[in-house]
Amino acid sequence: MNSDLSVKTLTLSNPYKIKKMGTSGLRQKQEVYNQPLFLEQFVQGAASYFSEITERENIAENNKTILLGGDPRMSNKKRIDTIARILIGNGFRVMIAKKGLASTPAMSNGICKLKVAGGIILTASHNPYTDVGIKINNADGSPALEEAANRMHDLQNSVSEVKIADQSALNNGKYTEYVDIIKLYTELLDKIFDFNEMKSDLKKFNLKGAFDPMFGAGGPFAEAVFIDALGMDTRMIRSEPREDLGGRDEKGEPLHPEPDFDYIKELIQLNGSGGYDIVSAWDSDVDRRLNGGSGFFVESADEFTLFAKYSDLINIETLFENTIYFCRSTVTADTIDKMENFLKSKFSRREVKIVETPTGFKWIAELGNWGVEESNGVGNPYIREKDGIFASVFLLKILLKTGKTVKELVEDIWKEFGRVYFTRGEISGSDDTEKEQLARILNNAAEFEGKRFKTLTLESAGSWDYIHPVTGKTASKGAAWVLKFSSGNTIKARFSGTGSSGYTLRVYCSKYDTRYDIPKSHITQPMKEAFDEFLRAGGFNRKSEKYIDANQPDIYKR
Ligand code: VG1
Ligand code: CO
Repeated sequence: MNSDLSVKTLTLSNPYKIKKMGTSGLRQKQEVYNQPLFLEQFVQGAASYFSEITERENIAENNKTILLGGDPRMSNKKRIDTIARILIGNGFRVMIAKKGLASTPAMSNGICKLKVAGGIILTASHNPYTDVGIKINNADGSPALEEAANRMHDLQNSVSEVKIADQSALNNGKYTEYVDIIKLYTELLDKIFDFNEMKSDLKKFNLKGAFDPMFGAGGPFAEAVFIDALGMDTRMIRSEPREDLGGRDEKGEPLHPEPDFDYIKELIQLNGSGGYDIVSAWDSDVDRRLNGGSGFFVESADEFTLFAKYSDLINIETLFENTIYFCRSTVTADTIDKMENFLKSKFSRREVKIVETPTGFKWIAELGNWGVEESNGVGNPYIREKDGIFASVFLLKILLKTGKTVKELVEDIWKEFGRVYFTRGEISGSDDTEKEQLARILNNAAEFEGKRFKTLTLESAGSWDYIHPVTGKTASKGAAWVLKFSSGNTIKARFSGTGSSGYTLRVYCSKYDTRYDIPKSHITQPMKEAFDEFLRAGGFNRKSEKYIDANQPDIYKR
């Protein structure tokens, strides 16, 4: 051992039972992560995992270095120091984002640019500040998949000792380096979008933006991009990173830093004023976005079709050697599917495949990262993560290049390909038997085939497995329940994998129509009612609620 490094060994007399990572990392209440030596045990397991894979072979130029950063939530900075000391104690060097602050996409980019063996991202993303989360990313910047999660889980649950370096290692350049992750990220976006060109277009057309980083990590990134680099006329709200991510609402409930209509009241108002050509909100680790402009909000799947249509602007064809995978998670509206022929002729020099993946961006990242999730995540095809600010800059670029409004752009798509009306709701609870009951009803849904629920008839029911498009193997079984009702009304459901307590059943409703200007609730309401009635028939008497279209401004409302 180096003489300038002092490493202590902590013995765990009562190791914790650590859960396996879910949809995206491991999220637990602050109280859980704050238990004595809990974080230490988790990180020792992760360090052993990184040791294993870096000892087997060189996976990166800086094979023994790990990048650390995260959102501003309570105590994360202190946690980053602890994580750094444990990694150093296990023979690694660490690079840490300045102030510990980084977005998930910027971490993904940083891992690649700095050529390190992986990254640990301290974020519970859209969960409130009362939760803590850790995401683990691979040497190519992508989130850890099942195999890694399983191995890490085994290692974390067999930890008996933690090796931790002394605090002084954090001030020793041999072991710790502080890196400007924001600069690396803005350089990437500049390469993709050409900031100089955008800046002069912005001067010409004088577009205005309103942006809401929701007190997460996004503020400094958005300022660096929209104000410093693009010189845009910008209104920023909730832009300073805060430990409490905005704290609690009037009812005392912690606010969710999640770009959903429920949590962006002020931005909805600003957009409603009509004074902004582009508006965006991002979640606390800035990998999700909700975009709009001139009074209109664009939904995730619709915006992705826009990106696919205008993808020449960012040269995506050159990123894919043989096949371009246009991915959407299976629960996301199948809008992109309607464009299959268009995309095949547009990219005739490549094979085009439209792929349905399970929930969790890791599945999309694995295939090359041009994809979308219903929860407002969309890929940055240059890195292997979803990326909120990338999506906003791309939309801005399209606005500048076409001279159209967001609404005009989206309506063009709907007129050509039709519209998939979509909403997502949920049923939450804390009772395990209730959760089991819901699972039982959904597992046995086929028994109700042919039955009428309110205005809709259940035509078929089953569960969806992910068949990997490259290996042809079943890579994820039962990733969602699928209920097909009459007239193309489709409901999918699955249990959330990001909660820190209880259960949440997510309910996704969608229906395709060639007309685009029907008030949304006319289409979604019958599906919500049919689903509630279906649950009642199975003996479950609560309704699904919190549908995202409840607070969504619908400009076609009559
Ligand atoms: C949710 C979203 C999913 C997203 C995941 C992580 O997962 O539905 O689409 O990938 O959060 O996003 P779940 O299992 O709760 O439905 V992030 O930005 O919060 O890391
Ligand atoms: Co997130």
